[in-house]
Amino acid sequence: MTEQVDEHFVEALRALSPGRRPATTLGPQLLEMFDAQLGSRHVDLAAREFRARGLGYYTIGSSGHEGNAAVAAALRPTDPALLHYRSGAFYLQRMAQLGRNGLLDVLLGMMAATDEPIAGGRHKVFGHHDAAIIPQTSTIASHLPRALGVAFAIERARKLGVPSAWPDDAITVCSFGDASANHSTAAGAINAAVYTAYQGLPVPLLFVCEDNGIGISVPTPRGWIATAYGSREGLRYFQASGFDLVQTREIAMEAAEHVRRHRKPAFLHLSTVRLMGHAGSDAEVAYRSTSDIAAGLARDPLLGTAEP
Ligand SMILES: Cc1ncc(C[n+]2csc(CCOP(=O)(O)OP(=O)(O)O)c2C)c(N)n1
Repeated sequence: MTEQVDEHFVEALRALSPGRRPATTLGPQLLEMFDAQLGSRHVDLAAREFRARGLGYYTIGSSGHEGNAAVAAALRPTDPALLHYRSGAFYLQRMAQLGRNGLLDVLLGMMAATDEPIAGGRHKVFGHHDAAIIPQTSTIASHLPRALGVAFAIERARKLGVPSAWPDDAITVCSFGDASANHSTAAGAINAAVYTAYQGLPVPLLFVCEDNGIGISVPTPRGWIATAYGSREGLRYFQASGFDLVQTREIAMEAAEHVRRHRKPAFLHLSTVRLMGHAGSDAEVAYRSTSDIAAGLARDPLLGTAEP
């Protein structure tokens, strides 16, 4: 599967002809985001290779989710972020915004190296103190209540006039998957955010659901996330295609601006695709048709950015 994804990408790239899309004015920023996307994919490929050679231990990747680089680009590097285990391109993009290269951090994490900057190799996580990325475990949705606490604390510190790790106008972002959105911990955190805001308390929190339509082997029913969170009073809903980096950046900027200005929670629904299975050990063919798996390849977000 690993090779199939890479081969498909390379072949599809060769088949592209220039000039089908109007040039964007983003220029260097688009290149920076594309670099984060490509870096994230390479790290995923490296993880599988290290595992095969007995050098690495963690193979859950971000392939197919690389549109989340544009979410990072829409935020400030001082906005605290609590990330899904598939938000690798977000991590690399934010590090790039600080003029840093985050590739080595991620590689050290998958090798359980003690030099890894945030967890000392205890668990493979995305986190860096300088980038306001607070590390999480892979316990799905467990970081959502924590994100609510961070968002609440930004405003509380400002109100009390006590020192805070975050700027007064910071917003908190947390990302998670579509199956995770059903976890009682997620449902509780989202409810608590809306409930708190309903009482007139500020909750600068952006929920980002990276919806790849499946949780391990269980498909999420089509339209479920929009049905569950698309029209909830007090939770502004935004939707973007993670295949389209430019659109995702624009919509994520709108969502971030809404949260920053109004100090109210919002929900960004980012459509993605899961490539290379749930993890390296996953025999995806046991529960998905080959045509379904192949259809995912056509939605590779790296191709969405590469298309001229
Ligand atoms: C609390 C908890 N329960 C179960 C698991 C096992 N588990 C790992 S990933 C996953 C599904 C996650 O699916 P989704 O949220 O859609 O994210 P995706 O992996 O598809 O990006 C589950 C149930 C876990 N890690 N944590």
